[in-house]
Amino acid sequence: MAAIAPTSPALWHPDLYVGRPAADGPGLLRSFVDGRFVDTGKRFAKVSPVSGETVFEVAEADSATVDAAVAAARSALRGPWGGMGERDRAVVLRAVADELDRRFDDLVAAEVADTGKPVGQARTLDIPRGAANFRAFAEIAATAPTESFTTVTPSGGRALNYAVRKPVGVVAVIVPWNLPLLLLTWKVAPALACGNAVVVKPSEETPASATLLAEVMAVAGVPDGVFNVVHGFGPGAAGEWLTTHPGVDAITFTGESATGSAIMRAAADGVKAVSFELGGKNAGLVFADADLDAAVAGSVRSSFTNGGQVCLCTERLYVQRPVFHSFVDRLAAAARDARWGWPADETIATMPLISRAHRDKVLGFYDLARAEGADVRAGGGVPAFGDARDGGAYVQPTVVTGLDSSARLVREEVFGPVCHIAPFDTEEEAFALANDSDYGLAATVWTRDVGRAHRAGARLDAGIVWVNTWFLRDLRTPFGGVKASGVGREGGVHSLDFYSELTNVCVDLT
Ligand code: NAD
Ligand code: 6OD
Repeated sequence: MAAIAPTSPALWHPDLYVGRPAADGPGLLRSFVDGRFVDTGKRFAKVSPVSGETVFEVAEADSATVDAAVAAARSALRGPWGGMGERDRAVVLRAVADELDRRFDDLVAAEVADTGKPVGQARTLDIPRGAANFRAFAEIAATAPTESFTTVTPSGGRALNYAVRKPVGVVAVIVPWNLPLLLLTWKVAPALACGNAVVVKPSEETPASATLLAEVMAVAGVPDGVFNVVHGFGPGAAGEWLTTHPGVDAITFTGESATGSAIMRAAADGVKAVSFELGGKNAGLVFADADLDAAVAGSVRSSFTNGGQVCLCTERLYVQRPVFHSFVDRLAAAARDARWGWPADETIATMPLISRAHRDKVLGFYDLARAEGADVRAGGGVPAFGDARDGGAYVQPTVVTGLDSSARLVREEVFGPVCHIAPFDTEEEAFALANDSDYGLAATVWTRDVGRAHRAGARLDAGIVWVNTWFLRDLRTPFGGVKASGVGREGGVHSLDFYSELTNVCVDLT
């Protein structure tokens, strides 16, 4: 294993929590290829969404760096990693999890610096999932059975069919900025558990935790070349070079549906396997028989967590007429009462959007809703702080009513802290409204009627239906979306199915 130079001595500085670079200037984040950090010369700035200040310089991977990363991954498959059984790989993955635990505070700082999310959320949601993903897939891959069948041959004898799992090869992992470490490790862990080597491209908006994960991998004993990071952008840059690279066997991608389409086209020539976790326009259904306190609190979480920047967030709420007005009043009050603070404030749940560009998009939707005749019941603008945060990318949590189902705010993914609430009368109508979408990632149902809960699971066009909860995860379960929300499922054995090839062996026993 190569000696690892620290990513930057100034990387994990407390000033990062307030959107300022470390005292000696922005740290430098580099790509990681074949066990070494590489500086490519070309740089881009990572700007804090809290203040607008540059917090990191990032060395952008050129095409030669991407080629080197893919070659390193290929060659790692021919080395000791390729010869390891799944139990030995599981030992390495558990060491990665242990090292992630050891670097916990650094990872929290990295995630907060890149996204401006509250430290409390990074500590309880984002960063723990890193280690949890590695522990879960170490176990799942080491214990998953494969199928076998005894077959009667034409001569009346017997043949034994059994399947063996093999790695797919070199997997490109391309991920977004909203839950950077969580979403990256959710894919890297099963890919490595199945014996693949990976080249990951984190979002250009969130380069820090992936860089730190490279340090973790090296210290944990992951062989050189098994885990590579290339920093950069999508089209015409590292992202596209990976998806069109002849040395890449499979692509696992999380991001916008339109990007998924572009990647599918790019991957077609190489007939590469793809797994896509894409956008959502998720519905929440609140029935009059629900525990209303729980439904309001749950909808505050499902609409506003992470600044509404979770693919699973509820952007469309449908509420049964008898409780409609009181529900709207309570959700709007909660949105208006949202507490603001700096990311280090342990008591807040609010945060900026990832960038000014994304803020412009979200504010554009707020304006559009007004133009389409919406009643803005809370929010609809930007908060004023009178300090450095005015240079950031904050928007107010926003609650809107009064639009019909053809309005763009009701149909298009905003990916911000906004939900539209409309009334319904019957269960049938509620299911129809929820299903009236090009997307189908997650749905949330608030009801005390057990029969209705099961009917919702069967009737809603969504990859995930949560009843009386939201974003409650078990890593053994299938995760993914229908319609424009994705292709395939990951989670549990479904991840193994994507990250491995099954070869059926048929032995004539006569
Ligand atoms: P995005 O699609 O713009 O970018 C995602 C990643 O793809 C980034 O690393 C980006 O650099 C890269 N990329 C962009 N264009 C590319 C191209 N042509 N070729 C290769 N790579 C390319 O998404 P985003 O703005 O970073 O993230 C927000 C989106 O992600 C939302 O739509 C959200 O719903 C979705 N998302 C979905 C899930 C899920 O599990 N379904 C999870 C998180 C986020
Ligand atoms: O919890 C997960 O495994 C997962 N993939 C969450 C996705 C969140 C989207 O923003």
